[in-house]
Amino acid sequence: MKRVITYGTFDLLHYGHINLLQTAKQYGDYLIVGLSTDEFNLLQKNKTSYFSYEKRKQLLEAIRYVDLVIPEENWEQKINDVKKYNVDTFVIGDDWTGKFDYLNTESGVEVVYLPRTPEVSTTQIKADLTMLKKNIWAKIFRMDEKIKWKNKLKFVVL
Ligand code: C2G
Repeated sequence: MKRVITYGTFDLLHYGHINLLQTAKQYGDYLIVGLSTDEFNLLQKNKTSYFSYEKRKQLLEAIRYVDLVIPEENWEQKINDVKKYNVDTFVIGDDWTGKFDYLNTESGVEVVYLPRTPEVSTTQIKADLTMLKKNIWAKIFRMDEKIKWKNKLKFVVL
């Protein structure tokens, strides 16, 4: 059985994540995902996820390509994980190109960097939703102003 491992936060799960997981699974028969814990995100990756670790884990475990989800608690655990889980191939997006080559030199595991899905990201989703919320509030404010003016004009005409 060929075992593959990858790592990430996988917040606001989207089709870029699914593309990565689907392709990663093609490198073996068993896919392990090291899922960044909330503490690791906050303290070392400098990001907070919308969904908690437990919710993100639940989502990943529902994906047919994923066989096991383990916590990613620090940057250093990968070399131990690949040995502990007898991993053949480490896979991650090419935004990390070169960062994990040491796993091959130190443990012989194959290291594969896959092309990211360019047009989607959790950061962009969050930014778009924030903009949408601002636009909606601005429209509500403008409508409210219009109603106030109409009411004022009603009194003046009367
Ligand atoms: N990804 C992708 N295409 C996107 C967005 C993400 O292929 N449009 C990939 C990333 O390259 C990564 C995985 O999906 O391999 C998870 O993405 P993130 O949750 O952003 O993970 P990241 O913050 O890169 O954490 O120790 C490694 C880190 O935990 C990786």
